[in-house]
Amino acid sequence: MVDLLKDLEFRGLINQVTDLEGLQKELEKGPITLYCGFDPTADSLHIGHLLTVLTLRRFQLAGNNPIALVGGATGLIGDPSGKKAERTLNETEIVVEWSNSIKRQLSQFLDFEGENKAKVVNNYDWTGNLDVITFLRDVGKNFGVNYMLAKDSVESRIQSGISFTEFSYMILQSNDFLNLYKNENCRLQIGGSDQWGNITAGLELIRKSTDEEAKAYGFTIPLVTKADGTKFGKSEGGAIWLDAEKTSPYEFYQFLINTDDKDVVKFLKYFTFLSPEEIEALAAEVEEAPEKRTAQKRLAEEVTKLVHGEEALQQAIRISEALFSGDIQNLSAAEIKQGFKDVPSYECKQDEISLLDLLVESKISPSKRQAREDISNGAIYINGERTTELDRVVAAEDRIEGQFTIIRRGKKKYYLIKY
Ligand code: 485
Repeated sequence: MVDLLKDLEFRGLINQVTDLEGLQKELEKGPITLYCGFDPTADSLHIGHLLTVLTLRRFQLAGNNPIALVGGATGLIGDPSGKKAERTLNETEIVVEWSNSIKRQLSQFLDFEGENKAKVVNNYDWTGNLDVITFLRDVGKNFGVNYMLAKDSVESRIQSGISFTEFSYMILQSNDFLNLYKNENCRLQIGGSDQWGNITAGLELIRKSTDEEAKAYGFTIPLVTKADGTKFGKSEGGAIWLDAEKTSPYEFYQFLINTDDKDVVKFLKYFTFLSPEEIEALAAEVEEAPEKRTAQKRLAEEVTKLVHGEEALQQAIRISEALFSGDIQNLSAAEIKQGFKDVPSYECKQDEISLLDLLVESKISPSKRQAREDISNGAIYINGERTTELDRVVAAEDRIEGQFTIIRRGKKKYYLIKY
């Protein structure tokens, strides 16, 4: 158990702990139950959430009982922590739908068999029917308004404005901790650094509403930062989601493989279960032969496998290699869909079309004269094969699985022809 804290320390995953020594003693005595909450504010978790989910998993692998809480209730209210402005409320039915998707995603990273089974709970189960009188008398009475005003999440919003709804959020999250403390003997809540205020408010509530000396702890993991100061977890297309429909395994893999040398060791520690020795060896590679990008490849492989599975990883590697070498003949239609999602595309309505017309119609070449030049210069490739025939016709044989033709102009410009 002590090894767990040592490992978390090695990985740089400990940001703040309410009582590190106490927690260490607690863990030495035996397994504990801990929880982390996730609000359904979208239909999928993103790569930022992954760090916390994996931390729950690290606790579980060390023998502890993790609870992943889906905020079916809190998702209807909106956590002001780390937010500059009031959130817009989502419809109840949407939040229910999102809760279910997020529950499914969380389950993928935890074990539900064996001695220290994981649990997934939804705070709607104890908050949905909490009536306003009970809430104000039994829960609210424990919160001084001054105490609440002093929390970062509220204090930072006094000028710009905060509704009573968001102001009350911390009480709901605190009530969750109290509930899980009483009913599941849950002694620890973890979360990102923005959750410190909510987590410590929960400890305060536990202290006030239980007789015994409160024996509960709070733990935050750091915000993921990048050496160049830009925000982690964003690509040109927006957030990096864990849902393969929103961010394809290929995009996910590419995002990771593009990690800067300055960040890659940190991310290996955060996002993989590689041993310290393996990570040290990769760190040495970054120093000695950065051009090989061995550490980035390993990071992309490990995390893509963890999130999307071995088969999707192999596809992502195949697509990446094909795009790098230009050797795309052997890609399947499904792989093409992933790899060419962001290239310009053109819908072709004809069964057969001369290459010249296709280049002009799809605006691959700016004019017919240029199209002719492009072809005779050898700048045009159909499905990875160069063609210099001016009278070439693009027909059924050129369609990959009947769905796509890929045209390349010059070194790297790809176009997707759809039918
Ligand atoms: O009892 C709880 C009810 C809800 C929550 C936690 C405990 C959710 C929490 N208030 C929250 O908003 N979390 C964020 C979310 O759901 O997207 C993020 C945090 C991040 C990390 C991550 O959840 O911003 O730091 O904790 C897991």
